[in-house]
Amino acid sequence: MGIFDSLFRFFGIENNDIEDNYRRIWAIGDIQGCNNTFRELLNKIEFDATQDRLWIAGDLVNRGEGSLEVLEYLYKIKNRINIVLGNHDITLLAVHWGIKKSNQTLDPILQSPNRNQLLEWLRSQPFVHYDPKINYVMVHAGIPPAFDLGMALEYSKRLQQKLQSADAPRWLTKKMLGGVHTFGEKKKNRFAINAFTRMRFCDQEGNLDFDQKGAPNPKTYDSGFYPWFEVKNRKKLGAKVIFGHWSTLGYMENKDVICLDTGCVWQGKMTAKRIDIPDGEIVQVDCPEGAKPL
Ligand SMILES: [Mn+2]
Repeated sequence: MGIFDSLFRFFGIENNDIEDNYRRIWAIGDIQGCNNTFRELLNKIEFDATQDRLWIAGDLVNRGEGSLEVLEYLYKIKNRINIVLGNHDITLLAVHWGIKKSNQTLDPILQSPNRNQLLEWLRSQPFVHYDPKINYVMVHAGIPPAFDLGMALEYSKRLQQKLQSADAPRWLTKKMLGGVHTFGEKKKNRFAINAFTRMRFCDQEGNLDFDQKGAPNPKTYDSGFYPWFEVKNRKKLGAKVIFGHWSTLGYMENKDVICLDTGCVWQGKMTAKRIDIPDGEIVQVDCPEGAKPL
């Protein structure tokens, strides 16, 4: 048993009923309730829920009109998927607990007879998922430069336990109050939830910046902000990161990271990448059902 296997076991947080076998593993980025596009993409990759596995990088719901249908389908195949929570999934939990106001696309979930079953499942999901066999790690926004893989999995586990505790609604209210930009002595959990679900740019010390949403450009670099994965002293993870959240970045791959958010909810594309083999194919479909770009 290798060191990553031991680590994985030590931090093991998966639902025990997730089946480990697979024919192929596909990773998909943000769905945001674009159910028709999601199902079209699954057809195009000939996804077979009896044999294949699916990784989804969070933001399952919100803005797209099929948010309830997406959750219902994912729940149905929950033994074949690994998901991580994104900021919109946290928003849904906040709405469920009465912390935030609902909206048109989340209302059907709240009104569904399956509401509790679906949201109990959602709140049990991790923020970081790692599979040592294929050596990919998945997170919605990113892994902050100050974290190595063990820390990322440890904080994911801490946050997951918080979300599942009876105290979760109160805890989430407090967490929703604002971002913690720096990993320091205090408010470590709040820093971690912000980094895992909302991060894009960091300064060279690894402090988070929540103001800029565009793609990196000469101006962002000049002002000292870098995509989190380009921060020079970023801790080595020893695994390639799959993330979403950054639709203005679009599909992007280098030796360390793959960004899978191709802006489906902004009438962009939805992207699947095969990850169980080296250089797995990339498959995309257009998403006409999304909202018009802002
Ligand atoms: Mn997001």
